[in-house]
Amino acid sequence: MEDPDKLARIVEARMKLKARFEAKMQDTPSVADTRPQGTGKLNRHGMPEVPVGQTITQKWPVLDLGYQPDVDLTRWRLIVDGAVENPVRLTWQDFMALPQTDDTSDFHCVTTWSKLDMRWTGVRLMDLASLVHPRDKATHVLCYGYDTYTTNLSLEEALKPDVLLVHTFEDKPLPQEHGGPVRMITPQLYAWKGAKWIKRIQFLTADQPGFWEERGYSNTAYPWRNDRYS
Ligand SMILES: Nc1nc2c(c(=O)[nH]1)N[C@H]1C(S)=C(S)[C@@H](COP(=O)(O)O)O[C@H]1N2
Ligand SMILES: [Mo]
Repeated sequence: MEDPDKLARIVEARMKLKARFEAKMQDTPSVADTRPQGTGKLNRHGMPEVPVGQTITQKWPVLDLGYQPDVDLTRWRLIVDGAVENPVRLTWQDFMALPQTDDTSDFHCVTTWSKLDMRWTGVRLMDLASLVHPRDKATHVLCYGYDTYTTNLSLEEALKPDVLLVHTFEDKPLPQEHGGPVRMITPQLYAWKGAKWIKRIQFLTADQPGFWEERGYSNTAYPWRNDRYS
């Protein structure tokens, strides 16, 4: 026989349990939940302009390992090698003869500052990659700075069209303190993924952590997932 009181008690118990966990469940999205987190109008990639936990700065802070290498243009070289068919060692003239791209993008530092609308000129990593022909088994790059810094990226991130090796910022040579003569920028990842004073890009067939990645920074570095540390 059906017992309406019993059913009501069961439903009530379930509703109570649901209420008890509802707020907590909203704070723990599944790992597969990739909803972008942030505030402000949407940027060109459909992401909120200010990623979660970031504050806009007008100044441009300087972050390095305590040493800013001084690389004269006559001695500057960029090596692109590893799992590629056609490794190259470019001089400044070689580099400047490559297709040049202008782009305006945002810069998000893991230490919680973001600087918006930075106008750059440089060479797309994608264009450099097509010059060296990565092998089919290449999956990542490891970028090296003249200061011994390293950082790794998956190819799907490194080959995004806004990943540039920049030599010019707002029509002036990139200042040495910000990585001049040439640095990489990664507008859709935290900025530590862009090596300043870049000297070598090594294509890899397996991932290999860089300087900060070895010290507990996230391997993937997605600003809109608050993906700072591992
Ligand atoms: N060669 C090199 N590149 C580097 C770093 C570094 O110490 N050395 N620091 C990284 C970090 S943590 C950030 S946030 C940005 C800072 O760039 P900026 O000093 O121009 O603001 O550069 C990244 N690239
Ligand atoms: Mo950083």
